[in-house]
Amino acid sequence: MPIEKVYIIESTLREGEQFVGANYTPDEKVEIARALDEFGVDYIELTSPSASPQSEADVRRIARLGLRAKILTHTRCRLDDAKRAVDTGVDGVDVLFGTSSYLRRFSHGKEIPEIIDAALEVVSYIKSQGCEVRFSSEDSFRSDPEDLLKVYTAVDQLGINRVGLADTVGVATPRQVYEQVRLLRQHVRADIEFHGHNDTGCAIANSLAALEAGATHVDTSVLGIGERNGITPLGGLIARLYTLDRSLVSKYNLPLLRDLENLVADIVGIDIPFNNYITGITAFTHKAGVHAKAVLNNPETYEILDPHDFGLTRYISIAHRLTGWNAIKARAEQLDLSLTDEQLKEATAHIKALADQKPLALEDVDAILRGWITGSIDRAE
Ligand code: HCA
Ligand code: CU
Repeated sequence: MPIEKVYIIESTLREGEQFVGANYTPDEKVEIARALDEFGVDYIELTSPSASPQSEADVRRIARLGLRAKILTHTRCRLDDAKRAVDTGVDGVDVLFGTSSYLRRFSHGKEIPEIIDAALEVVSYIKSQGCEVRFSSEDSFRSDPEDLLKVYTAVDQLGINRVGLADTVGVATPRQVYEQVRLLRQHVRADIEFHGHNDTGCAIANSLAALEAGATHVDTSVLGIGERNGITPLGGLIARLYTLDRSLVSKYNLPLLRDLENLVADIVGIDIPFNNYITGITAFTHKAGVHAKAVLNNPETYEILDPHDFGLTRYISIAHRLTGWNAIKARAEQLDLSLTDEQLKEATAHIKALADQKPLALEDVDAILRGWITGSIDRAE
């Protein structure tokens, strides 16, 4: 199924608060919410007001900021929690219940009919208060699909806005996600949301599989922060969607991605990984001579994302033994040095031989190129 619509439910302020390094102050939450809103995410999900008194105050404050994004909070499937959530003034409530045999045996001990009763009560209440409502089953991929369908079709009949599948433990494969979402798509009218943990590195691929099977809403967090090693990272999902169809992400303010990631990284005390999607320091760095030559001619040969769309620039690394004369020529042009092709080829051979002996810096390459013109380089070196 072609992907037509995608809505990002940004959970840096809910799932992300479950990251071990996250202890947001109220002002930090507001700063993150504003930055997410400027980036243009569709929804911002906040920690349950039942978590602590400050959490409740923060939900109320963010709900009153007048952001463009819809504000959601997250609760267990209990009427008292739902009342508290609605009372904060949010636009919607994401309700969660455990349907897996693990949770039923080792956590809440409830059977499916009891889960359905609780879901119907809570979902009708939230809807009656004019809020959006979503029902999700924790650990959906270790739950019996028949059980899930019973619960989801029951809440669907109430006209629920969304039903969600959560890969709480990061165990699902893209194929399983595709199958499960496709089955659900055949049984409910509601929109479908996917929440995927990244324990086995499949969170982005699983989110894509969910969208391909008919889901429309994906949960993300900035840099993927969350419980354990987290969930689908916002930037990674953007990269994935951009390369499929740029129009899916044109509603987002892409050049703000790096600032948003830096903000969250600073607040939770982590570095941006060097190999991060889009914003990692090496994401647009080209090294081998063959790559450098082609990228200089047409960047699309080795780039599926245009760095300029994200307010970034590419970098061609030339001070090493894998370099090539086309890249060296481009550097000479940047330095406004006129060397013949023959001279450039000789200089490149010299640089490669030198790099075999010691690590080189860009300044070394520049000095060699300048020296080549004046003839001051000792070519036997
Ligand atoms: C958790 C809950 C959750 C909820 C996901 C959702 C999960 O384990 O803390 O509401 O869609 O991963 O199941 O984050
Ligand atoms: Cu989660």
